Amino acid sequence: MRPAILVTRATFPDIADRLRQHFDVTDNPGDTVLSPAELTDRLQGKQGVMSTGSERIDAALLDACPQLKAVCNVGVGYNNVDVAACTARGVLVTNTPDVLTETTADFGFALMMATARRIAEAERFVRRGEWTKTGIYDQFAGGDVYGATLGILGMGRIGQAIARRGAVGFGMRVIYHNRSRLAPELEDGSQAEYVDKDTLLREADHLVLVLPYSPQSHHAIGANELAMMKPTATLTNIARGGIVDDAALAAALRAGTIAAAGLDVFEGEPRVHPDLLEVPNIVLTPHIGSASVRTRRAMAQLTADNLVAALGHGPNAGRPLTPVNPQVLLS
Ligand code: 8YV
Repeated sequence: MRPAILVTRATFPDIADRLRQHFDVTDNPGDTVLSPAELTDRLQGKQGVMSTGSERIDAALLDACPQLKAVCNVGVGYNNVDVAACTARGVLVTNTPDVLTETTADFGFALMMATARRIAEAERFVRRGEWTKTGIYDQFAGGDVYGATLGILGMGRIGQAIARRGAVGFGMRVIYHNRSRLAPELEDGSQAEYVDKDTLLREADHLVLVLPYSPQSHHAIGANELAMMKPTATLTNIARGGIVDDAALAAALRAGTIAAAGLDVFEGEPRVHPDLLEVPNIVLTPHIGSASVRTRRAMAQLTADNLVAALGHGPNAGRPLTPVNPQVLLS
């Protein structure tokens, strides 16, 4: 019998068709967001799942779905998956690193620039029909990017790609903080200088967050950290909601503690803290960091490759390309 799998959210039709060559596929072309109960229900009898950040895969779900063997997540981040619980039950987890690095770095840089140069605020102003006078000397005057100090919190592949853009393309001094300092060759390649977190907060003109979410990074940027930043500084979060205390950020933007923020991710998304919607000096986007057509296809393709291989099919049978818990393959 062909294994049964679930594709939790809408995906490219040809990728769903490719999965159908190997599996009985339950998909979700209408893209309804599944509640935990619906997810448990739809996963009954399924050996694999193509999941996204909007589903929580935890111990309770795994216990309710004992046939599940592979959780193939679309995304490099997998904080929606309890990897330890999967490993303990012999469930393989995969993610989609590398294929999204440069696209997400482009987006992080774009969001940082839009924030620094007040592009969203200015665009809303034009749309409202309020542009009646020209040449006002400080209208929408923002902060410079070229030659400024770029701070990066979280220096994985995407952080390093953002650093290269800043150093090479924009003549920036790049400083970073990370759980561990990069190897010298990676530091040289990024033209970035390692600093402690306090120095990063104090010296960055534009601080970009690219660290994974974990209980340790919860509210890594809260009222105290914002207070350490320059009043002219900007904060950009393309990592995960929950790394920033969104209520504290809204208060800091209102008070002028920092100049502006760009957010692609939110605590409790797709809900957005109502205070953030009220402040003008902010650029808000709906978690689209990896959303170029080519990259979203590459992510879906890699996830499908992982799923096919994880369930023992295709040319890489038993050898998924990007496992998160490869120890499961050996057990
Ligand atoms: C995804 C992301 O769109 O890769 C990640 O970690 O945040 C995004 O690229 C998101 O995970 C949807 O599953």
